[in-house]
Amino acid sequence: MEFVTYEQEGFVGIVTINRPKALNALNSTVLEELEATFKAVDLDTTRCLILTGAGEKSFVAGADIGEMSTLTKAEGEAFGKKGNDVFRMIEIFPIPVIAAINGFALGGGCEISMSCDIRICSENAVFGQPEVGLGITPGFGGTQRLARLVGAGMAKQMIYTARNIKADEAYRIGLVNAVYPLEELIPAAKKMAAGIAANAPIAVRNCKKAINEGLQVDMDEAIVIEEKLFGDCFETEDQKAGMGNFLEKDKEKKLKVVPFQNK
Ligand code: DAK
Repeated sequence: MEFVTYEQEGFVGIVTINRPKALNALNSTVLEELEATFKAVDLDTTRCLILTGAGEKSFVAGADIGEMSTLTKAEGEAFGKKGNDVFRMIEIFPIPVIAAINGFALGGGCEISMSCDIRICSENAVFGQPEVGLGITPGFGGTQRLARLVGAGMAKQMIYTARNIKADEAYRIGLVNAVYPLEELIPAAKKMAAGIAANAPIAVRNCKKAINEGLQVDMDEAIVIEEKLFGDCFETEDQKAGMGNFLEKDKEKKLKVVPFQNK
């Protein structure tokens, strides 16, 4: 691949957008390679992913403005669809994805981070939706996911003003869960990912599904989604081992040894 790298460390996969000369901006090739990378993840041996950007300056500085500048209406729509399909694939990917935001997260960069389950960032991170300054609307889900994450009022302010915000403000409004010195960001992401990977994989996947799907419907329907996914955990090796370990007071028998069972 030209612009995306993948490394596996135990149960954790690290996906890096690697186009530092253009501050990791998303062109069509990056989007295609991201899609191929996620599709190639071995879900039997991987329990959590980290998504980050190459270099020390930028996570993703948005969609590629050079490539977008000459698009026709039809091509613009197709580019938007390509991005949306990839971002949605990340959002509903069966295992959790942590965005480790190591610098600029503008436009499509902010949007791809919002399609991840959890966002943590470095102190030099900058977030924003600058699209209206470029004569377009956010096109990779920004109007939808930002409003859901930080509330409609704050999302509207960020989108209408196109003002960038720094890491501390992103933390204050709940856009990121934590801020680290740059050199501590990836170790922190790996530590969090390892913590997730140490838990029962079927239960973690079902939690992701329950939260994502439950947020789309009213509480009566949402609670039924949870019931089904809760029931789904029973009779699995994970559930038997997890509860068995507790009852046998055997804290050493970790779930880590239980392979994911494709059902
Ligand atoms: N696209 C292409 N190249 C970019 C880029 C981008 N978004 N951002 C930076 N680069 C390139 C620069 O052109 C420069 O390349 P060279 O000149 O060296 O060849 C290199 O990266 C370094 O950038 P700078 O020299 O500008 O670095 P600075 O430190 O001075 O500034 C910056 C960093 C992040 C403040 C600045 O680069 C900047 O403002 N970048 C643009 C940020 C931005 O506006 N991003 C949002 C893009 S809009 C849709 C689909 C998608 C979208 C919308 C609609 N549909 C089809 C409906 C998404 C839109 C966006 O994401």
